[in-house]
Amino acid sequence: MTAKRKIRVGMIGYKFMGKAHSHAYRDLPFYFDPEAEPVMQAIAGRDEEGVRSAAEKMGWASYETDWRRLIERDDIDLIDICTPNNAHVEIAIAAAEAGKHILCEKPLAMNVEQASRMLDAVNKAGVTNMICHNYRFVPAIRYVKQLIDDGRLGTIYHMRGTYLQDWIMDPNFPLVWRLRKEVCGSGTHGDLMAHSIDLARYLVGEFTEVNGMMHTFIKERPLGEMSGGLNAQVQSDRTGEVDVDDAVAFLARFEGGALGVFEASRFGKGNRNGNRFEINGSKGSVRWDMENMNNLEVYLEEDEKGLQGFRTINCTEEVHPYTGNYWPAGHIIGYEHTFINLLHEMMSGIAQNKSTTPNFEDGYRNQLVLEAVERSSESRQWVQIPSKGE
Ligand code: SOE
Repeated sequence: MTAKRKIRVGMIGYKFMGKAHSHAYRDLPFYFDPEAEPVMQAIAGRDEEGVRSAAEKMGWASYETDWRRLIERDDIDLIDICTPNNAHVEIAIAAAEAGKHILCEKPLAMNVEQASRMLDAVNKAGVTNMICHNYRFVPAIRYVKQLIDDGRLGTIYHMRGTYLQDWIMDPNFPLVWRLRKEVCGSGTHGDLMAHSIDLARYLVGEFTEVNGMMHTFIKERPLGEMSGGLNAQVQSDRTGEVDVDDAVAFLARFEGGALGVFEASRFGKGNRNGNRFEINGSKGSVRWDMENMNNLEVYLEEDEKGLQGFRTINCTEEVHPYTGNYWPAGHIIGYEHTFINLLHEMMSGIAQNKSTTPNFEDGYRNQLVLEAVERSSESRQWVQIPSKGE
C-alpha cells in the first residue's frame, strides 16, 4: 500500500475561524478517508503568548509570530488564512508566489481590485485554492443543489435570502475590527451577505443586476477589540466612528431569469445566526434555516393532490451528502462539520491537482456582487454585474 500524501498546513490567525478550522483538520481523518491527509504543522499570530498557547491547545506542532516566516518555510504546503479581511490580499499573493495551496476565509478581499489580484496570483501559480463558504457544505444545502440540478424544482423563479444576527445591538458594544472599514472592508455586507450571495450563486446561478441599500444604525461606539470568538471588550472611554453598514438589503436578477430578494442585518433582535432562504420553482419549493440546519422543508407539486404541502425532511439519511461519514440516520451533525466537509473537498482537490469550489474565482465573483450593491446603495440606481469572461 502506498503511503497517503501528507499536506502540511500553516494557519494564520487562531480565534473564531482558526478554532473552527483547527477542529476540522484534526477530525477530518477520523470521519473521512481523505485522499490527502492534513498535518497540523504550524500556526502564526503576532502575540507570542497567545499563539503558543493556541498551538498547544489546538494541537499544532509549532508556531511563528510573523506570517511571512510561515510562507518561507519549506515544510508547509497549504496556507490557511483566518485573519481579519485587510490581511488577506498580501498573505494570499505571497503564498501563491511561494507555490502554496491556499484556503482563505470570506470575504475574499476588501474590494474587487484586491480580489482580482488574488485570483490572478493563484491562477498564475496553479495552486489549489478555496474560499471558506462553509454553508455550501451543509448536507441539506448539497441536497437542494441536487434537487435543482435534477430539475425537481423546475424553473427557478425566486430566491429569498436573509441572514440575521443581533450581537452588536447594544450601543456600548465596542468598535471592534469587524466594524472598522480599514480592517474589514464592509460590515454586515461582507460578513453575512457574502454567505447569502454564495448560496445564491451556488444554487440559482450568476447575478446580472442589483439594487441595494445599506444603513448604519449606531454611528459612534466605544473603542475596543474582540477578546476571542465574537466576544468583545471595551478598552477605553473614547469613542470612534462606525464607518461600515449594520444592515443591508438588495433586489436582484439572475442570469436564468429568477428574481432575488436579500437582507442581512446585525440588528435582527433575537436572531443569533439566522441564515435562511426560500427558493420557489415551477414544480416545487424549498426552505432552509441554519439554526435548524439538518432540516429542509420541501414542497413538490408531483405529490398526490391530497398530500401536497411543505414536508420537513431531516437530511441525515445515507443518501444525503456527507452524512454517511458521521452517524446513523437521525443522529444530527452541526456547524463544525461543515468545515470538515469543506476540507474533505480541499484535500481531494490538492490530491487530484484540480480546482475545487468554492474557489478564488467564486470569491472574486462574490466580491463583484458585494461591490455592485455598495455602488447601488450610494447611487440609488440599479448596477449591472459583468458576466463571466466580460
Ligand atoms: C460573525 O458575524 C460570523 O462568525 C461570521 O463571520 C461568519 O462568517 C458566520 O458564519 C457566522 O457569523
